[in-house]
Amino acid sequence: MRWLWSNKWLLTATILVSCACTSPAQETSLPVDPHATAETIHLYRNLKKIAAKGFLFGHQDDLAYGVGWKYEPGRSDIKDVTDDYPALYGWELGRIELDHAVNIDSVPFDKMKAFIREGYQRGGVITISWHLNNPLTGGTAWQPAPGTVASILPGGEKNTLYQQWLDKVAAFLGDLKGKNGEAIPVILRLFHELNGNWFWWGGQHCTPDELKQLWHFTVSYLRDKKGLHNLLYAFNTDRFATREAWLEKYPGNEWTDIVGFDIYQREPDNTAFIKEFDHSIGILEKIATDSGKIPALTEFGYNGLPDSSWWTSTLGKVLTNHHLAYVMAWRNAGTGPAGQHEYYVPYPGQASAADFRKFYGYSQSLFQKDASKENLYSR
Ligand code: BMA
Repeated sequence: MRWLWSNKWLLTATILVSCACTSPAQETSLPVDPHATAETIHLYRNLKKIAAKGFLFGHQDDLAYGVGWKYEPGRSDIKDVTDDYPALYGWELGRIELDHAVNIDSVPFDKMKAFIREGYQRGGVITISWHLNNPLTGGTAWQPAPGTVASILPGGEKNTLYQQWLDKVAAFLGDLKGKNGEAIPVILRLFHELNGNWFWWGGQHCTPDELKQLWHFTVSYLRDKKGLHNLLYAFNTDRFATREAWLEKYPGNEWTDIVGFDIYQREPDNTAFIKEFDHSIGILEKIATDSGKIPALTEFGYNGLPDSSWWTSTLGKVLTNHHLAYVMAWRNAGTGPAGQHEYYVPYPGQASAADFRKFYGYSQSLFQKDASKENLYSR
């Protein structure tokens, strides 16, 4: 009896101690996919928490090419400048729907899979976008046509074609495996910049209701029909001015894990950019807090980085006043004559390289070495 009692006491004490360790702030929420894999759920919860410490720094196509080089194992423009890799890697699936071997920016899909595994093995985060062709006309993503979104919804003339395209995306995403055979978690960024008029899914080219239906259909298809459980879903607009504008086509809390926007500085006026950028992040953070979602700057850049102190005087100045989970610079496609170059992070010798190293040194900017320590895929 006495033994039983003390045993009970021990049990109670253990429960009390473990309760004290797991504070009320313990994250227990689930992503859009309640059956997501353990790694995906851990990533989701860790991304929710990371913003209190800082933002993961990401770069599109980082491991594939940079300014003046292509496919050199282990190379990255960010690594060349900081001796560290980004914490988040962006990749792009455009042209997978056509069974092409290389994507819209000439990256072979088989190499892309290897890069994804490499970044994940280092503890980095993977996000994927898809500039899919116009399924109604066969034109590019930038060639809108009336009725395109309606045509791929259930009952629409191109719904079957769209399902076939999703099957190809699902095959790619389902083939991403870590060392132990576990599915690599991916943040899937669908129908990005949808408040702009440049893509067939954007702006005036469909109604908010059509876009929401398309989002619901796509998520259900990948999650429920294809059985993919390694996905987090990111919804993002382009630059926006008000909360209402951002929310216009929002598919709903039960369909979205990450909320974000894309923004590019296009004029030399840093003050104007800072004002707009700061204002927009403020709105996004409020939306994220109200909905319990993860806030992110899903794409950003200042093409050609003409301002040598842009990282600390402009981008960092705003980011360090906020709490985003991650930020992703767009791709370093290359240099060229004025108007033809495209790069958003410095390479050795570029005018803003020294300033980027200062920005790298901020405690809030988290690159690969920081991300690896966070063990984003475990509790
Ligand atoms: C755009 C540009 C293009 C690229 C496209 C898809 O913003 O970078 O050069 O083809 O994204 O990645």
